[in-house]
Amino acid sequence: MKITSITGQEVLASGGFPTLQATVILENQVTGLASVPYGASTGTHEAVMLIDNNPDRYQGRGVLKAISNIDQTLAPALIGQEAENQINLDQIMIDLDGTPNKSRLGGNAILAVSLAIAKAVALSQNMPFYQYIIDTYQTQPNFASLPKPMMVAIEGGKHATNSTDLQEYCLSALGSQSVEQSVESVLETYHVLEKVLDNQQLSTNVGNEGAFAPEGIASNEAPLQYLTQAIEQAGFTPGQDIGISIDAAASEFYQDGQYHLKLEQKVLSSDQLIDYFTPWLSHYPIISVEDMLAEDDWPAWTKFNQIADQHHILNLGDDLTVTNIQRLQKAIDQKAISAILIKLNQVGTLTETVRCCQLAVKHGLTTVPSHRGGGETNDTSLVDLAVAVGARFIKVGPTRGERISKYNRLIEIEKGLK
Ligand code: 2PG
Ligand code: MG
Repeated sequence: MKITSITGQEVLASGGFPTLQATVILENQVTGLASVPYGASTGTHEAVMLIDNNPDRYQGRGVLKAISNIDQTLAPALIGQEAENQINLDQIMIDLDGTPNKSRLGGNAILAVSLAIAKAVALSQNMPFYQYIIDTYQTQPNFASLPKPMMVAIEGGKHATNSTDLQEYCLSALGSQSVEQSVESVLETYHVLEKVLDNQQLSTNVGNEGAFAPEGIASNEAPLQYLTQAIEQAGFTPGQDIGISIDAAASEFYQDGQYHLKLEQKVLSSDQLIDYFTPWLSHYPIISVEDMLAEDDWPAWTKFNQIADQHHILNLGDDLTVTNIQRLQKAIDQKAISAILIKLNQVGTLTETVRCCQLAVKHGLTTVPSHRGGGETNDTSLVDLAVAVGARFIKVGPTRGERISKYNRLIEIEKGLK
């Protein structure tokens, strides 16, 4: 089925800035649409999100240049090609860009087109998007255990500057419940958490991702107490039914070789930060940690990975690995992680994202596809990706339309609806 049209459009993301949508039309008139998110705390090694830098529009954050790269460079190269050749088409775009981080055409432009082509083909073959990914890349799904929610419940860092230094404290569903029941359990707990915070006279206003962002919270450790209480009060067993996942997003508070915890007025070395975190691993029902060290603090990662492993806790790379095969390989070689966060827009094509997941799986690493903090759309590609690669968790915020659309899609897949 040949591609007859590819265009880019600006659409608004949840952060109130534009992002990119691509529309791909095939010769049978089937249309594939995809939009891409953007991060709030982006890793240095991510694919570049090309923005206009025109201060007269959206504080420089329009994406008209990326659109013109779609219309003038990507479209002419891809129109007339067979849309089923996803792997080749992604390679054509990578080659056209020619930079290691997609800075010429924009990771956002390339990803939007990559996904829109894939979605058009899936639609055209009347196939769920996850099935299309499975067939195209021969991935290993796990339909007996679909990805479980890793739901952000308290947020700080760049997602809520009035709260903790650490970016996220999540409720992660464990056990053998269905996705629908798991989502219900973590949301029940989230609603109980609201009362727990309220009882502490803490604000229950929310941050970027719809998680609570309590101003004046006493410490970076306090959310662990509140989440544990909420799990218990909601009638679940901490660590058995629901566990806690932390994303420190430590690159955000790393400066000049030290970690600056403003909330507690602490400035710590890598070793001191590891000593600061380590007691938490045995005191709380933590099941995974993410970016507890900065994105290039490799020796500290290796050291902390051993400690996490001793506690049977998953140690996720996000800014460290940026869904990039080379960085993942380095992390594997250095024994720096035991799991990896996956974000399509960190790398910029469907093919590279799936290849990264496959490399992780090959080495026994857990994959966790994730939403973005800065600006999300209602696009649910990451959910189908998570199902297709047999991910154990999917990280998404608890409230707001662009977040719950992901959980609704997951439940829809479980019910075999589409
Ligand atoms: C993260 C994400 C998602 P951002 O760090 O894991 O929660 O945040 O998109 O801002 O990088
Ligand atoms: Mg992260």
